[in-house]
Amino acid sequence: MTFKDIQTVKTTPIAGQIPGTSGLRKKVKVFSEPGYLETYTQAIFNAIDPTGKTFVLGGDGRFFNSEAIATILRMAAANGVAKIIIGQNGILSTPAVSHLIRKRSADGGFILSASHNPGGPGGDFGLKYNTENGGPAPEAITDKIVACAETISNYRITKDLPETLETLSDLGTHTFNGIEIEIVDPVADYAALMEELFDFDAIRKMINAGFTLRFDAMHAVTGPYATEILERRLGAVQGSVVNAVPLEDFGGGHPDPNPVWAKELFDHMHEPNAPDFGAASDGDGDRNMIVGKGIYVAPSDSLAVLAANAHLAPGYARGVAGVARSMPTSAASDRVAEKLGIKAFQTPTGWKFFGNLLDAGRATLCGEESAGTGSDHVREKDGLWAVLLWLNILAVRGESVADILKDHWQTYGRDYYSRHDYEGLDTAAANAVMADLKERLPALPGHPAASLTVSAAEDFAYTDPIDASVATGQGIILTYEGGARAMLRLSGTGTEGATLRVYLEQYAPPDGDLGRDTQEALSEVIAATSKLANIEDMLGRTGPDVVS
Ligand code: G16
Repeated sequence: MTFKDIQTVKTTPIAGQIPGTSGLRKKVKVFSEPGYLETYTQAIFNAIDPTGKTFVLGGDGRFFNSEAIATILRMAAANGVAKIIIGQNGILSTPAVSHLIRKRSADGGFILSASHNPGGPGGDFGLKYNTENGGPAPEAITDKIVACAETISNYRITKDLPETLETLSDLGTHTFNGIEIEIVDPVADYAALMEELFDFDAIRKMINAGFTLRFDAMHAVTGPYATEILERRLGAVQGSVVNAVPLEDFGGGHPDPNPVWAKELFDHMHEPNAPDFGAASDGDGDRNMIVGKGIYVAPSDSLAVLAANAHLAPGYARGVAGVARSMPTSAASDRVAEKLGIKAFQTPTGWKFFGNLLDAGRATLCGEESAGTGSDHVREKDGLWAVLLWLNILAVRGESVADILKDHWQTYGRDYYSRHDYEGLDTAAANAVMADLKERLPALPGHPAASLTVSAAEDFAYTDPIDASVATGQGIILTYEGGARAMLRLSGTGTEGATLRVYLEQYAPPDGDLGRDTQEALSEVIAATSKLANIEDMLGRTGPDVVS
């Protein structure tokens, strides 16, 4: 049976419907304007031809999630989609969507999230399309979506479906006029995958023996996942998962797991009664923060420690084929790869650039400075996966987070690392800083800056080793004599003005000073880079807004 009531509604291209680092992100006010979501969704359908296909659909539960799910569903039906698999009540974490696409051999998926950006009526919303490998659409497809958005003239929608998700909260398959809608438990398949990868018995034993932990779900999507896995399956005491109830506005918080926005957890981990292990995840469950008793693990270090120890978990007992990191992530994981005799890859920022390496089996682990780590188990970064791999390693090694980290530095040396963000910038001014620096790049090698001298300057471009696609203009890398590095790029995930990110790195060898304060250890590269980029003159800023 086909739909009786398919409407073809006239629309016109909407300025700014261009996906950034990770899908289209805009203010809720913009996304909920009549026709806005519909126009972009139709552009995706036009780019991928959805006829007869199966898609996964879910989001992080933020404000506007349910309305968006209902709209996409009615448009999917009108565009000839055969089947949609939806998380119950519209909820699925980003890694859970990736897993479901792969497990069910779906043709792709729609993720409703603006990740770590705040939610609520005044907050942000986003829509990302993932392909059949479970990962974010590569640039060839996002370019096609943009082209379709630029020429769109109508969208298709039907009313022959329930208006709201409330009518679709019962688990199981429902058929409406030919489209199959399957409602699945958002947690079950994901939790089962985690049980396959990690030694739950060993972790349970460690917890039973008195190991304590706290996981801050930041009132975002990982609450139900973490409660099921950490408390119910692994035996952490009830209440170990805090801020566990997902809220449409994340309780008014900013669900970004870093020392600034997860300050409550961060501070608690530095108190005398701190648990042995602390962790947090973001709005849609793909980012993570790891904190030991009295010690913070920087994301770049976390990737390196995980790469060096992954073989201790059953899912990685075969070893790691290669490690990939984004360009602004520190070189700590490269040092591990070198010692293991495996390949280290440096990609542009954005998880989509890891997809081909993972699909081809060239990389097993991937990570980014922006608090993302993951592996070939899905095609997204995965917050809880990182937490469980850490717990598995702690259970096998029987050492504290601090001991493991210090031992790592004594073996490989330490890459002191920090990111300085200049937020809320005028977009033209931020673009001018990058353009000006780019223009001066060829003259920079040999150029003194504060107490350092530039040894190399590069406008980062990437050729994918699998399909030879090329991505240019992916940020600037300044290398200084003595080994310090600075990377500069503009954020691709914000919804207001521009954010300049300055990533700073200084290596200390195993026999060097490994116990310095990070900002102090980086003081020379900080001074040299802000001078070279003319930050104060061009932006009128004397220091960053956020230091992480
Ligand atoms: C997204 C991408 C990440 C990327 C990050 C960078 O994260 O998925 O791969 O590292 O953006 O953000 P920016 O462009 O602001 O530096 P998420 O968690 O927001 O999806």
